[in-house]
Amino acid sequence: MLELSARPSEAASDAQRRCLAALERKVLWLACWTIHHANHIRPNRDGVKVGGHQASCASVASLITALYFDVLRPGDRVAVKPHASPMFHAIQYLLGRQTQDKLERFRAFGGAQAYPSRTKDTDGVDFSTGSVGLGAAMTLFASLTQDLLHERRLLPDGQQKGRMIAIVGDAELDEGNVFEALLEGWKHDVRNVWWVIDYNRQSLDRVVPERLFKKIEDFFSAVGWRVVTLKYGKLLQAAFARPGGDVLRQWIDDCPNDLHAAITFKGGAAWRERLARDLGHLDVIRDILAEHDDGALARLMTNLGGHDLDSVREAFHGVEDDRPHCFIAYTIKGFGLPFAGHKDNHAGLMTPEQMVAFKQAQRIADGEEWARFAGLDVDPAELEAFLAEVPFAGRTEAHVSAPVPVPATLPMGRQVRRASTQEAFGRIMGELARSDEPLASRIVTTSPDVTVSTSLGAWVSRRSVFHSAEHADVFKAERVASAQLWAESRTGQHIELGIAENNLFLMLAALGLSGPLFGERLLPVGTLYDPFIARGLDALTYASYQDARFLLVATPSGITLAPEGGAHQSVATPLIGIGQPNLLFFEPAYVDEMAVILRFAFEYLQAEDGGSIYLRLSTRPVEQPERMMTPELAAATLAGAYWLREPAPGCDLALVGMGAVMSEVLEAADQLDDLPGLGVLVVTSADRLHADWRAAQSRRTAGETGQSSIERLLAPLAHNAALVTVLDGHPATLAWLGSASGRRVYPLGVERFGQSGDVPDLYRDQQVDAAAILDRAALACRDALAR
Ligand SMILES: Cc1ncc(C[n+]2csc(CCOP(=O)(O)OP(=O)(O)O)c2C)c(N)n1
Ligand SMILES: [Mg+2]
Repeated sequence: MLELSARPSEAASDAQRRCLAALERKVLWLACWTIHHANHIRPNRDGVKVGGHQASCASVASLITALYFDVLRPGDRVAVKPHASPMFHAIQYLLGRQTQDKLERFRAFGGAQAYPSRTKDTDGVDFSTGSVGLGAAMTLFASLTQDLLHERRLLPDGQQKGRMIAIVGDAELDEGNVFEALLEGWKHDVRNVWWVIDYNRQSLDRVVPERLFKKIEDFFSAVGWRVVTLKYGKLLQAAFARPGGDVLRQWIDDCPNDLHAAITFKGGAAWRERLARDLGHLDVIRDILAEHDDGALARLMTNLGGHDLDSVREAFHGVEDDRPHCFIAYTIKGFGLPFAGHKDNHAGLMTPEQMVAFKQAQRIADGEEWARFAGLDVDPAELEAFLAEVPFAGRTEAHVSAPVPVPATLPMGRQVRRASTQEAFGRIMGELARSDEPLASRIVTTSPDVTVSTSLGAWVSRRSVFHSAEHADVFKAERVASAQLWAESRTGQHIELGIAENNLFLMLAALGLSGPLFGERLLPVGTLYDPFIARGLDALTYASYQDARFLLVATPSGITLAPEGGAHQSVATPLIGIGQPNLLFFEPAYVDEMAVILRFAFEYLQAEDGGSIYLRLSTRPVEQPERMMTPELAAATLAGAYWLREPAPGCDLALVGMGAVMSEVLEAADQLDDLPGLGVLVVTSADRLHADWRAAQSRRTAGETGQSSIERLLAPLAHNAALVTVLDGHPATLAWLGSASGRRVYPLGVERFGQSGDVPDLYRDQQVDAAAILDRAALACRDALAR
């Protein structure tokens, strides 16, 4: 561990330092004013608190100023801790990349977002943040993505690798996903990652205990990171250097975090009283107290490393290699503001009176609140000239990566009479691995230790595992028979992760932003067991929120993987599929649907108005229909449903099935031979049907005509017909089909956790077998007669 003192950097010219110090003040002012304006000046129509985090902004002022105005190069990418969003926007405003209008509408519709957002903000957010811990981990996976592009020679020759930097709140390190990511980074020998920790020793609720961070420091070192601690600024360094001054250092080192915070809040007089009481018998302390008035004493005692621009810049510029770096910068939450150090300051806002005083201290006149250089003691022309030379200001790229062509059909490999959708997926990926399609060269697969069991083995055997160190498959070399040939190579196209679903989704997020971040498109395919989506759900949301584009293949799913038991059986994931924005959900039943959907997926991932895709698959071998995949059938499959057995016009009943239970649906249909013309509808995407239904209503609201696809599909049925719907998942997935068409629905599905058993037992137990379908069909008929 390095501990840096505050020697003024020789390289830093005085002029540079003057400008940076002025900008640091201005950034904090603008951030505080932005929040104040949103809460106290802009009219509030609904009485809901607007909020913002002035204290979280203040603690990061020196760190973020040093980064953006001095250290960052155009190719660097940054995740800014969520609560420093106003600081980020203020910096972009000073650099001419953010408008006053957006700042005035901070946290208002169309204005600067509460937390940095790639998709909603317009001033160049690299990584969205908000859910703590994820932004930090994201930088690590972005760096791996950059390495992969580099090794595959997809980046321009000679282009320097960017540094992936996170400005992290210290309490973010309580999130387990951070450590999952660090371990994975170590395995992959990750490089070019910096985490700058705003160590203000406060979380939302409280001042955090001091012992914890020692452990965290050790952890970073254990996984190969260089830890640089910035503890004291130059004023305190000078005091420690006085004869006998070491005692002051010892006193502060021993001072509990909560006591330091409390005295900081109380101010200079409290520092005087405390030091006099504890150390007043020592000459050096008596001298220090005598030389400093209360204000100066408070400045001295809060002069921590993370608030000392010189120390901070020296630490950042001192990095000479690509080893991952963790900077632990001691700071004070609310530094320079009236609630500095107060344990409840997280969401604290300056009162209007406090703001008046703050504004006066900044020498800002009324009406000059948004003026970029008002109240600074540096000539505006000099500041303009300085800003024009800031290295980060040279960032001009707005990446648009060329589309990857998708062939008209995907190769399906050997056809068999009985097959599962998972097998079909594996076979198509295996065929793609063999092909020389440009598409195949841009696919990158990844999986958290379930590559083989989700049928990606054939792909990996051909396309290799990505690793910065080449490693032959020892089992192959030793002639041990195995279907899995896993060489590790710098040009590999599969990223093998340890079992951590958070990491999977962050890896997909980073790979899926490869185009906008690095200018070269990748088509990421991630596989996992369907129930474990829930384990990484927040990271999946994080990825979707930033509109990263990836294909998520979740298999096996539902109770259909029967003997594996309830802990592996998903119930509610289809509802996630419908409910998750930017993620389109399909659950195919047959192999030929798979090929159509996969092909579509690779286009949808790349489309301007596209998104990511979630495929929920099964390992159950099912009888395949004998048919041609006509263009009409392909279109219907992609639209979300088609009639496997056309209904007779005016029919009173139809069976609707999705995914692995289609065999049961057909079995029930066969037994309903007293109902001639009974229709059997296959739903391939409840998500698409639902979205289209809502869109059709919106169109009709706007005065247009036209039905939704589900209304059109069901139109041949009698207007008072009944539908029995069934899936291996929550029945609500399809229950809404009734409302969409004004018909009664009898929804079957899984509502309880599963258990071990075979498919017939479990389907019986959860009432999704043919008998249950027949029972519901009978009920539907009785109900019809009773009406
Ligand atoms: C996953 C998640 N849980 C809870 C929150 C609510 N929250 C916002 S900030 C915060 C504490 C942050 O403390 P720290 O990271 O130290 O930030 P700082 O002190 O710099 O404000 C919490 C619990 C959140 N944003 N994300
Ligand atoms: Mg904190």
